[in-house]
Amino acid sequence: MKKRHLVTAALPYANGPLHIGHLAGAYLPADIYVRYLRLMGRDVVFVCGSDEHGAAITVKARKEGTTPRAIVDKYHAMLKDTFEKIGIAFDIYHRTSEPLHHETSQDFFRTLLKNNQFEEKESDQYFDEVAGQFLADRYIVGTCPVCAHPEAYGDQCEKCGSTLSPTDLINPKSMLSGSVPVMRPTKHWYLRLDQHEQWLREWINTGRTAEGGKQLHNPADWKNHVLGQCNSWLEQGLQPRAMTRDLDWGVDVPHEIPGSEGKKLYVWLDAPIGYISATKQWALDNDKDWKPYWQNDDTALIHFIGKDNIVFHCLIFPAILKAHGEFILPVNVPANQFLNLEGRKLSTSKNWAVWVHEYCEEFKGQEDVLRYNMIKKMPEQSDSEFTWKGFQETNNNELVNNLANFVNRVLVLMHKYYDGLVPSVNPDQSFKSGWDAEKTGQYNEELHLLHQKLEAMGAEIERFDFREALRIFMEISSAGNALLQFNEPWKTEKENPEMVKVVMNLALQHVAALSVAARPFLPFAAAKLRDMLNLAPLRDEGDLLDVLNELVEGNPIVLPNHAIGQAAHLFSRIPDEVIQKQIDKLTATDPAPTTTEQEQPNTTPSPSKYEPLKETIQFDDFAKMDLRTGTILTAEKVEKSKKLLKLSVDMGFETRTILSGIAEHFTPEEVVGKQVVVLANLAPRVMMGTESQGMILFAEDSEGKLGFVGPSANGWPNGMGVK
Ligand code: B3M
Ligand code: ZN
Repeated sequence: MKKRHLVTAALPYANGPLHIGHLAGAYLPADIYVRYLRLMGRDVVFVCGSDEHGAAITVKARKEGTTPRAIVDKYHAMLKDTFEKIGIAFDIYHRTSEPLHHETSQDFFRTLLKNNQFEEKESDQYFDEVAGQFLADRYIVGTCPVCAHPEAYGDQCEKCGSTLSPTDLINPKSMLSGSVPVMRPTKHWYLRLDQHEQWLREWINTGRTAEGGKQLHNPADWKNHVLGQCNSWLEQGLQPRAMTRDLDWGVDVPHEIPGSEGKKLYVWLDAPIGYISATKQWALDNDKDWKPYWQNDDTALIHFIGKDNIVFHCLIFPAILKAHGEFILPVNVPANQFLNLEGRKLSTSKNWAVWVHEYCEEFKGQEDVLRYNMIKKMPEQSDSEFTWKGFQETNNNELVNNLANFVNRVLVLMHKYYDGLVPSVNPDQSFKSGWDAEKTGQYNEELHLLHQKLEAMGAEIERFDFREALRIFMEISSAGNALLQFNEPWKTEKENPEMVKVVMNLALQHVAALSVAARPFLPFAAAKLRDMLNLAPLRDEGDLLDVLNELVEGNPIVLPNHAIGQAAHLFSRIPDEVIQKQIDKLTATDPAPTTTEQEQPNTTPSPSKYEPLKETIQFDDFAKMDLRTGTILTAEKVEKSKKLLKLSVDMGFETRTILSGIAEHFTPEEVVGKQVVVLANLAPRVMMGTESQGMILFAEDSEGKLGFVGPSANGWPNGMGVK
């Protein structure tokens, strides 16, 4: 285990507000991870800040008829406020326009220059004669040479995702004046990425920077999609990349360097250095030393980002750190994929988004509900989908019916039976375990089980599997609910008070465990729970570790005779109107998807008559299903069942008996002879005394009407795979 952690979350451009895609992509996972480390008493610093340079800012300023400074001031304040409101607990939220950052970046540049990491090169670049400016990156638009999209940028086509350079564009046009640019020679400093290719390849794939070198990380801990993207860049070969630009907004190339006039650092050089300057500022503010966090190899450096930033954090920034010579490399970059919204890609320009600051206004006091949903839908391995209906369902079914209901029942019953004083228990008293209705519980053993669950939850967080960690967290609440349900204190309290004492004491220990374990996911609820239990607020200094240490010894978290507080409101049901309002608001901004978006996979035209898409699965999940063609040979009604038809199906290699719930849709005569698709490896199930050996697929419309799905050609052989 590393001695200390430095955790970074991508610096958002200070050119617009934060939406749920940003939250689910980088900030929430980083926040969960850091909050957990703090609860485990680890030494961790969590840095972020606004990215205030680059064309993202200047183009926005031009659009709004104002200055870059006004833009970054406005959005920096807004971003900082939004992060605070939604409970992202940075140790520092810095900004790249700070002098400390400019100095830090310039020092880096000097060191790279001194270490011969640059090649100075003159090349012809587009120049806008009207605006009197060179046109790098987003200052130039034109037709994409790959997909013919007419508004591709000089660095990237947003339609097909291709990485471009300005000279790739067909019919280029200046973003500034709209004029057709001319070519002019200009000189820049290029980082010799080609010289870093070999060790980067080794490092990405083995965790060592050279054969036989020290193991810095285990590539098996990295996400597949991250490694995949890195390797596809490496396969194309790394080219020298310009680290300076002709711009008037950004960090100056240090003035003592000949030829620096009018030159600024490339935003992707200065932005990641922003993590370092943020750490420096944090150290100044807290009387600490920043260096061990960046320069000692007993520090674990971890970057949380979205997938569009992978190349910069896994190849280019590591190359810069190594080229400098005094810095460590990240041990992991757990990038997330993208979150879609109601079947479509999130889009700032089309306002197809849920804005976090608006959410915080409209759902005051329900910040955790958004966090919970974002974690459930976190695009950890593949793109995922947020829907308002899903948001409502998880709130009502999980946060209200499971978690809040459990907590409320425990507190109310504790007051009713014991005036709010935790009862002492006879540890040999038996009861029904909440983990298994068939099992007899024993007090200390149940505390051990609680310990195991909390440990398992932590292990998932350490593996960056936050969805799984949240599932385990909720399992604790479910088990607590089941404990009450199986033992029914409201019925047994009179005749078996000793048993009820154990059950209630244990249920309370579950609530106490949740009050700590909730902190990474639901920090606001965690604080309320502490209050309700009359326990000290969490200090973020090993509170979970303390709990684990007690439980592993078989000790309770809350001792007998502790006086709990009153039950208070934790989560409440969200009614249909509230959800409908949000859906209307969304569709009002952009009622019809554009053709571009319809071509995207994962899209549904509107959130109404179509079922929301299920979560994205991996190919492996799909490949587990054995789908086969078959023909229905016979069909008969099943006695005493309104719904089932008993079918014999010719599968080519054998004939199967399958019970299908279609009797209200088709007569037996209608289905005989039909060719169908059968899920052939579904575990057999006995229904109405008959074993059903598979499942037949049907299409179902929004009214519940069924239609046959099968091979389109007549006489297609049976038993063939459907893929
Ligand atoms: N500002 C890009 C982005 O928001 C960028 C991240 C910088 S991280 C050093 O996608
Ligand atoms: Zn394109």
